Amino acid sequence: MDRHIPLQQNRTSTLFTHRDVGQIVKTISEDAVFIGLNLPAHIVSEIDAFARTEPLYTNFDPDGLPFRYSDVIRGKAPDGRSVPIAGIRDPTRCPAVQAVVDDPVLRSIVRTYLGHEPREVMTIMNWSFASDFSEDERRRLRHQNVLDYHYDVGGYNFVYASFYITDTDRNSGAHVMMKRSHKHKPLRMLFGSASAGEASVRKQFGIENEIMIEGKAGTGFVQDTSCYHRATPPSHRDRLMLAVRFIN
Ligand SMILES: O=C(O)CCC(=O)C(=O)O
Repeated sequence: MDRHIPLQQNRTSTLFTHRDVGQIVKTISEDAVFIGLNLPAHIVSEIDAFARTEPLYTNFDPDGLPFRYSDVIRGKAPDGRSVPIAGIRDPTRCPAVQAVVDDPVLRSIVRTYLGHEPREVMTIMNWSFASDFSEDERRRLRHQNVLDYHYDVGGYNFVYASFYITDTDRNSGAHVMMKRSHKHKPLRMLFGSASAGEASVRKQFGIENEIMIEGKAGTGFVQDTSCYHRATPPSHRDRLMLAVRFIN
């Protein structure tokens, strides 16, 4: 994970074909997400190649032995450890990742939505491995935290830009969220835990607002993560996702 405050705003050309910042910000304000800030193929290939050769670390055992993507078989590292998710350290060492983080259109969306520059930017790149872990095992491995509906508390992790680097669908870890749930949370949801059961989130916000974001490699979405959202466990194919967190 990278944390950096200085914004390298010296890039003038954007990677994105979708450039209507006003419309994107309006959509995030209304729905909590804009889907379709997609990366060009050459950037996706560069990031994908980087992520297949870098050492990986599990989030529950960050000081443990690193391993490579090709060593993992159905969520098992070569030394037998279970690894539902593994991350790459300092992903902005990859120039294509840095170009995404610094992209002027992305920065303009974030600045307009927040009303100021973000105080901190964190870049995270994780592989989620297709596997058959039970819910209990995922809980033990701290994967369940993101598989249950949760929202990020105001002032922290406020806007995420997420990009699928591999084709992602319901069998490969598609992201699920409840549109419009960034607003109008009832008091019991605000003062209770930031996580909630699927049934209560559906009852509160309506199942018609629940979306699963599936898309080809390169699909990008920008989200106000004070909405209810969750990961799904990949069953058939591994997922690689780049997430840039702009912290209020
Ligand atoms: O990986 C995902 O799809 C969701 C991650 C998430 O919910 C989080 O980081 O808070």
